[in-house]
Amino acid sequence: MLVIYCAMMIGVLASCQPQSQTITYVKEEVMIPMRDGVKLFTRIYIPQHIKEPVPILLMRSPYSSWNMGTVPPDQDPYVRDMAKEGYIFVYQNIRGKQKSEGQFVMQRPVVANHITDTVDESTDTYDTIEWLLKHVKNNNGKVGQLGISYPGWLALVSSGYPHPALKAVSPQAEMGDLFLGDDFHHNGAFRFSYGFEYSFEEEAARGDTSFPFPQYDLYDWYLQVGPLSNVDTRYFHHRIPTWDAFAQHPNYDSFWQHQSPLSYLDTPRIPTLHVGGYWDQEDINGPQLMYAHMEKYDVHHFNFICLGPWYHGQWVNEDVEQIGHYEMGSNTAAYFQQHIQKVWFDYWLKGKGDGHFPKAIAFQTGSNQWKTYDSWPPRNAIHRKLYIQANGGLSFQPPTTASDQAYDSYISDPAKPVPYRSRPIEKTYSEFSRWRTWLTEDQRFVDHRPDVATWETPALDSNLTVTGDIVAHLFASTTGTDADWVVKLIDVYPDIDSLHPQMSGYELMVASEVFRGRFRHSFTDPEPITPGKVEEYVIDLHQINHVFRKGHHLMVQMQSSWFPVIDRNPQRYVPNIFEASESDFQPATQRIYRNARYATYVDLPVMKQ
Ligand code: PG9
Repeated sequence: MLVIYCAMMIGVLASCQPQSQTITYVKEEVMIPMRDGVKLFTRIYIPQHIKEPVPILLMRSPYSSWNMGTVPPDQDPYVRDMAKEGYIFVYQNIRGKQKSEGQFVMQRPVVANHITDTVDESTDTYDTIEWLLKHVKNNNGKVGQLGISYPGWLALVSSGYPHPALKAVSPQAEMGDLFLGDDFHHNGAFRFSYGFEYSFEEEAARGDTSFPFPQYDLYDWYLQVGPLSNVDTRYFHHRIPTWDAFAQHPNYDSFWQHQSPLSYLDTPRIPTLHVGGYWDQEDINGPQLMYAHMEKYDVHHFNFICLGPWYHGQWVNEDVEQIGHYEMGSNTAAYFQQHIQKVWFDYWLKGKGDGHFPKAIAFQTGSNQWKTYDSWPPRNAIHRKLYIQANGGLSFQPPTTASDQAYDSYISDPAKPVPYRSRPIEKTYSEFSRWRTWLTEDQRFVDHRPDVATWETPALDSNLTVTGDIVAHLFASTTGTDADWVVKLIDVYPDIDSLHPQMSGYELMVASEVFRGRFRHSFTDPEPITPGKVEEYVIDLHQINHVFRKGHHLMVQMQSSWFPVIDRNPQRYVPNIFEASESDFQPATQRIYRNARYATYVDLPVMKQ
């Protein structure tokens, strides 16, 4: 199949040809054979009439359109700037998805480089590159790989066992560990609605499909499911392998460990630019985790990161000046596409530019500026503890109350879980779904609930810049034998914000996370909680770069459910929550302590003004 597209030519190639010259792209669709004979569907856009050989940019994907070149590269904002200067663009569906042959395995573990006669995503990438170099004319022998989410993880995996021609990668919103963070679990808490909908979408058919829900607002639908075991009995009937894997591997066992790139990637072998969003509703953890992990082994100075004010993959779009109600002050996607992503690949694949990349480029929210850092998170931040206090107060002074019994308390009832976002809770990927922006939603929607505890500072008298990892240290007890702890750090806007009236009093969540209590000592070997015993829970709320502005307040909220994105913790310990029965679900009284001995706080890395 041949289709011809045109793009304006500027930049490097424009220096040897007239400015108004166009590049013509020809599209070819081919089946590329892998070492075991399986053929993978591949879409190739080849620039025509270019004298100099050009590099190849590869994207691999399980999806029909995401990172698959359904829009020609010169019309796709994500890569358009690079298309204007002539790259060969290659998009490929992985094994078992869409028109590719073979068997799909969710996040197929990477083993093949250690075991011969085995295939995985790294060998498939290797074989694809080998084929492309031989069959696509006028390539310069250099390949780059990029992609977002699953395609981002695929780029990361290739970098561990790279073909010699693979010169640079950019894993974007890549999954780092599907048990510790990212799509399927966060700190061991199961991401119910996402795990349900995504595993069905990927495994019920080779192409795209979605679960036929009988209603629009899914809060009640997920509640009526009851215990998780009903999913297979009523709906999936053991036909969705990933759902069965959730049920069979409720702990961080070798199944999850071998899936995670933490277990097979260490020293970056080629230049790697991780890209992530602060409000990524799917893979917030992956880029931060993998950057930090690979940084420990970065002997070649190949490891870099870019963080922006985005939801999952928002930076592929045309005009990105807003997420939810939050205004970014400029088109952050265009900045990323032109000044970060393009500069990265132009240097490593075309030798263009000076190659001086800062370790981190991290957009600063609150001030709405791009910032660069020599180390990430910056080493010069001063860690300050923000303590919860009596009467809903919050301050940098430790509580002095001598009584161990000073605490705040709420009842968590699994029959009435706190919605993670305001209703209606639409199907995750549907036309009017607010899934993408839920992390920026105004948290006032739960303020009134008796099962949500809130603490707040007075208005700030100067700006407070927080850059780096936010970590909550929670001293808590429960009357149950298991509990979930959700912690949110919130920027509360002034009651009247004259600059942005729609933000008046807005409660913007800038960091948040859930932790399943049974895993407080080990993700591999969970333990019941002793009722009434005060224990410390350390919860990483991920990295931010945010200015809390003068006149704003800081707020911390805690609750014990986030439904249905997180399944309901029965609050009575059972070895496997996927086997819990209705009678295991019980209300529990949660206490959050705030006294001299048990001082609950959130650790903030504060920068000098
Ligand atoms: N976040 C998607 C994903 C889900 C589950 C596993 C891997 C990736 C994605 O957007 O690709």
